[in-house]
Amino acid sequence: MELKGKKVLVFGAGLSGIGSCRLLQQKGADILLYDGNAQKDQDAVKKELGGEKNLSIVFGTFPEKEMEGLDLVIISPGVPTDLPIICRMRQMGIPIWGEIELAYVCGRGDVLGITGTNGKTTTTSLLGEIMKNASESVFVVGNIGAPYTAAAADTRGDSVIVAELSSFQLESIHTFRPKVSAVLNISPDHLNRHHTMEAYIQAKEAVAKNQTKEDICVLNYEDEVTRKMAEKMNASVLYFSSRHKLEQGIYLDEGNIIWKPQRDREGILLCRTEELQILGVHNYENVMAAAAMAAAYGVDMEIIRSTVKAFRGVEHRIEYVAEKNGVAYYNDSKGTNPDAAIKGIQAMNRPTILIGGGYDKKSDFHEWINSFDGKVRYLVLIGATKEQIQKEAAECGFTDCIQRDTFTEAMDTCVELAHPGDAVLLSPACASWGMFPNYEARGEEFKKYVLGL
Ligand code: UMA
Repeated sequence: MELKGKKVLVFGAGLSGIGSCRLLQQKGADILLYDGNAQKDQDAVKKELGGEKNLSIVFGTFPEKEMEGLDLVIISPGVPTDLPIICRMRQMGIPIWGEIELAYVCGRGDVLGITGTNGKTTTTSLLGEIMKNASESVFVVGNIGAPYTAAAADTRGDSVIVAELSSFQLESIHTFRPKVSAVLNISPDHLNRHHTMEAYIQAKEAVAKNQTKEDICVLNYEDEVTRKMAEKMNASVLYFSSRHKLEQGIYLDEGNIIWKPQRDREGILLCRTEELQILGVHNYENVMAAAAMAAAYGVDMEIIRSTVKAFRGVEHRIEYVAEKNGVAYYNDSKGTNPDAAIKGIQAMNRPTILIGGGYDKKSDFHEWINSFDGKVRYLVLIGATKEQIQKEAAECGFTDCIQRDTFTEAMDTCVELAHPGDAVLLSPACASWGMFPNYEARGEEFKKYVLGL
């Protein structure tokens, strides 16, 4: 679509909305930036966007009359696609694109796109590192906190775009087609937004919907949902497995990560898991996915090998912060759903005081509580889900719950309860919204408190 002179509504004025406006400004579109939050600072946004003409800003109530003559709507990932106003615009025949679609249409280069419930950020960061060691022009974008639209204008024909993609972002793609994609795993998450597990899976699966046989999709062989995705996919599928020796793909075999590009060829040793600096089977899976994507894209095995060995993991994901008075503090603020938080608790090797709770995504916490495995001495609960978690904990026979109103009170309680030799783990199984703008802010607050002890 030629965007010059087109009337485009940008819905949401967060990171994605600002990135979209900048890109549309360059394309000469006539922009209306709208955000439902009337408290948002218009002047700050205007300043950020350079107060250009062809840009009007409305915060608060949606200006219905502006729907007249709209050529296109760009929605931010956090804006539900079934919002009544969005449904009406769809019925009127106005194209609704996600921010990812806009960036893809305007940008150049090959996209390597990663989705899944957990491990996306680690895999994206690692693949980004590998690609930076292999190519000249590399952009790491998407759900990782850097909107694709902010990078699109700088991409070139030989660029590689490594993109972390959430289900929210994938719901509104149309032509977006990664050269190599990956679906790492699927477990219940964001059900308040997608309503059903089927809809959530469908959103994730969309990462490969425009791929053809020349493209590759990397899937987890050990996850029943992702394994089955191969059946209806057009892309060429490559599996990774932490439990089975595969005829083709990448797999873990007695501590060795083996890359087997073809059925009739010998496997190649990528590395031994003890050579890696990140721990846990879930991380070996992330390494395998990133390595398979890079290898499928044609990156030299030696570059992949040296990069995975040097990779130290990502912030806020089972991140060791400090030891204070004999207590080890771990920041797993990125444990924003029960499945991710199970990985957090599994990684602990000391009696643990666990901080849980937060925004209500309509999750079920039983499995998480059952994974405590005698390791959790106390569960200190915060946020909108604290009552529900305490109730579900009691149903699982775990009664050592303490509810606190603020994050600081929760931290004070952890310090009081922890003995030398214990761990304090922030791995809440919930998003941070309602108490913090994002999980990074929650993790930073945790680290600031710990380092101040
Ligand atoms: N808004 C409305 N109406 C609505 C909903 C939101 O006007 O119905 C407005 C809000 O008032 C706000 C703006 O939209 O001003 C926020 O948009 P957004 O929520 O899409 O946030 P962005 O700042 O654009 O950040 C988004 C992603 N956020 C979400 O998906 C919620 C970021 O992922 C991502 O890093 C960023 O784009 C860049 O690509 C964060 C996230 O929490 C990390 N993701 C979820 C997760 O990982 O679980 C999916």
